[in-house]
Amino acid sequence: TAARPRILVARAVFPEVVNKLAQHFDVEANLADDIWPRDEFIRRLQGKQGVFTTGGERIDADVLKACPDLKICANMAVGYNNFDVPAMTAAGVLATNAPGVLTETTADMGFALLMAAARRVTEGEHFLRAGQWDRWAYDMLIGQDVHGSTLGIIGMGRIGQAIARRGALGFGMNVIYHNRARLPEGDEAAVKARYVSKEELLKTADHVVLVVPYSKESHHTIGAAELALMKPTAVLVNIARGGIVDDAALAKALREDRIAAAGLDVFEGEPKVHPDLLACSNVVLTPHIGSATVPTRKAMANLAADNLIGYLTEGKPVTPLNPEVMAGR
Ligand code: 8YV
Repeated sequence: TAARPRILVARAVFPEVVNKLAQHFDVEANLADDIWPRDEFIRRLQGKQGVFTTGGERIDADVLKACPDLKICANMAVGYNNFDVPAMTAAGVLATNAPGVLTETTADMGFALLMAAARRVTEGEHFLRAGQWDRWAYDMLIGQDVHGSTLGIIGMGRIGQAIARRGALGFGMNVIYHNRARLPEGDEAAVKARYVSKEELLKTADHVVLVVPYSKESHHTIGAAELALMKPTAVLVNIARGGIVDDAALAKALREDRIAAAGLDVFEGEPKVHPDLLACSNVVLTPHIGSATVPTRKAMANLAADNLIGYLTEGKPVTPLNPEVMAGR
């Protein structure tokens, strides 16, 4: 029988998923609690046909050149800005991501951050724990309403639509959105959202949620100029990617109370967080945990594994990003 394909699991992941991969492949798995330095990653990737990545491993022309045996990179994430897909396609390497399985969980996190920021939940907890709660006051930790307000969603893919449904159906919100492409009428009706320009959205939304993929074009979708258009009572939520927001400009707007608050799960240069954001009390900060529930992370890991298994054993990946490489196989 032919030798089993060799794969690299670039970061520690559920043992049951590594075991499933080991039924089909010779697996070299990272057991440490962080990604390998890039030179070590490349060295270990040499001679492998597949790699299981988790978003921190950059796959670009240099990696592809150093690893000519590579056939597939399976990302355990819906975002794939760590992949240079055109370079992968040119090298005949399949890219897969993990869409769909984290949609509702990530939309929940968007609402968690919106609610927490608007209602000052974490600020209130810090206040209480610090022993500062000694009386009632009419204006103690008063915030903004979420229910019944106008929700502006920038990025109307799967997660944006899941947020729209929550807003319209659960919170009685008036939902407006901006996206590269307007949704077909039926989809718009299903999520009860109205398409507007980015400028109109920023001016009229009571709260703004960002759910766009990161690219050169979406870099700093929200900077000083956009923040200046927002209402002083508005909450801004970023559950997409660091770099969609200019974090320094946001910290300045928060410090000067030019918007009410923000809820951020992702940061420019994470896991480092801009010190000016850390100094603001009107921002809720979470460490990129939008998809972090047990069932969802298991589903993401299994989907990435199934892409490797499907492609390397039968040529049938589940969620390919550049299926055109299969035509040339
Ligand atoms: C992941 C994410 O946890 O899916 C994405 O794009 O950002 C998160 O769900 C992260 O990328 C690591 O896999």
